[in-house]
Amino acid sequence: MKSNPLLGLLLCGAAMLAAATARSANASATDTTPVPAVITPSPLPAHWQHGAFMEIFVRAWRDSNGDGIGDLRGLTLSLDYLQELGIRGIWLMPITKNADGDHGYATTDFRDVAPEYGTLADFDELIAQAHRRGIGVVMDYVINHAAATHPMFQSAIGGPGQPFHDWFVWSDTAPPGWEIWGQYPWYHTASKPWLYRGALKQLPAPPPDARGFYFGTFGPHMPDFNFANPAVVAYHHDSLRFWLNRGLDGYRLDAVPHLLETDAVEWNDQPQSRVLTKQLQDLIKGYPQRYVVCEATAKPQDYGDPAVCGGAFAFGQVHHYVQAALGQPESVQKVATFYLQASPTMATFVSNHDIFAGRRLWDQVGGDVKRYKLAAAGYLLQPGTPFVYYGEEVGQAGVGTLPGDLPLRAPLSWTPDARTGGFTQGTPFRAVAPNVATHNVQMQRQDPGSILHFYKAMIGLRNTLPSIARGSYEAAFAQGLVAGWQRRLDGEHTVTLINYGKMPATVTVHALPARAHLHSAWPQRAAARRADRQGRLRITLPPQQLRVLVVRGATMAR
Ligand SMILES: [Ca+2]
Ligand SMILES: [Ca+2]
Repeated sequence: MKSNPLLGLLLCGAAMLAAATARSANASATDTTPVPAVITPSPLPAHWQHGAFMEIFVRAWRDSNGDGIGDLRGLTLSLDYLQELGIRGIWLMPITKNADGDHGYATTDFRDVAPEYGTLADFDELIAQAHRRGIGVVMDYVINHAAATHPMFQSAIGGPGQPFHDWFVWSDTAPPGWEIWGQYPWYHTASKPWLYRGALKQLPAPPPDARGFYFGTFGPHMPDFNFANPAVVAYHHDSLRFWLNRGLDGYRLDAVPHLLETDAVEWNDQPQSRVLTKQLQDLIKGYPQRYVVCEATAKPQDYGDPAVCGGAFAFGQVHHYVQAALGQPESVQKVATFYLQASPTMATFVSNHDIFAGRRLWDQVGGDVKRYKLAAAGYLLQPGTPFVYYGEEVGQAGVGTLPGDLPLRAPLSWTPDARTGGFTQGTPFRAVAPNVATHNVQMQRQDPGSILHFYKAMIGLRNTLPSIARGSYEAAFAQGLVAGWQRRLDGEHTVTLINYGKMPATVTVHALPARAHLHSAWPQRAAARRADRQGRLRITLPPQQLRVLVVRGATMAR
């Protein structure tokens, strides 16, 4: 075949461009340049972090360019929707470059945006536009491990003396006695796990005389960093500052109890991991108005403590919000009493992106809208920071035909379109929710009785009554299937009562100011009430209804 000189030139140019792009990608992924803090004032209102957050899987939120994959520009274009809902914060699931091409927890570059999500410029624009609407943005930082394809690990497997070798955890021989969640966590590099995406259980066995095992808490595709190496700690501190300097409002820190392991027995939640976590919190909060929440599944309340992470998801407690709505009296009790002892820095939710935390709320309550609303009210009206999982606000169902976590991670249902759900002009990367025809943003916006309007109302109470967002938590009680509590802040005093039962229930609220007037904040048109001279209010609640009352102060005794 005769060569075409012009084509040759074009190919040569393309190859040079590709090489330059690859170089810059590699340079970024292995760039360990220190990042000094650049501290500027936060544009967010005080206490923004006690407003409701939306957990957003960018891949599934909104596609702006028709490639079927959600992206940062799609999110920026829909910030008005979040503002209208009253959302004060966004948690972005990982947006950094990654090896998995889906959830993003296998990082290949800690300082760049996944190309399918956009660019650093798109990130900057998202932050600017969110701030303009009083919305803060925090993002996942996956600190414990890298992807096995991360250039740092690919260098490290070259052996001792290679760049980044001592950034990971190695053993000459296979250490005995280890088991993490039913798996042996040491892997031999000869098994090349990066070649076995999706079939990790079929890794070849290492040769009998193999030497050179690495450690991976979450599997062979995600090797743990060596946090005993100060260079590793410094690198992550610099990477955290990289995003904070751009205006990021904080982090959701992934799997922090797994930072450092002691031995085959003492591998989970070691004291050194807590020390490292506190350092991360201090670094982040060295910037004004920043927020940190940790994923610590075993002992979340310990990590919620200001002496450790200063915020943590309330795993273990959170399913009681749903079980109460399903009519379980023990869970009604747990809803009422949790915040009598838990730190008001805990983060609550009713479902997230992980199936171990539960199915989508729609599926947990079997599509019962009354129960759905009660589950939502429980956590949206309590202390801490509530996290709505994207799509939850419209009653989006899980895609039951998909395996593992995937049923939870479908495109957001924007419209009733059966093929795209209005999420993309192209072909969505994953099937849309099975109830897209009825439970989508467009239709729920038009229906005043919808789940969306209910979420907006509950979040609105949190935004307009400061005691609900961050007041004291007192006089809590559970009686049968009714839970009640009172909140106070700066002279504001509110009472929340939820009847989870299918029968009317009459309860007596105690500890109110004598003869206090109580007007109804929810339902808005319900009659005002008055406490007796002992500060008691006897009140009958309709089935599966809640009331939020605001104390208007005691009248003078006669
Ligand atoms: Ca896209
Ligand atoms: Ca670790």
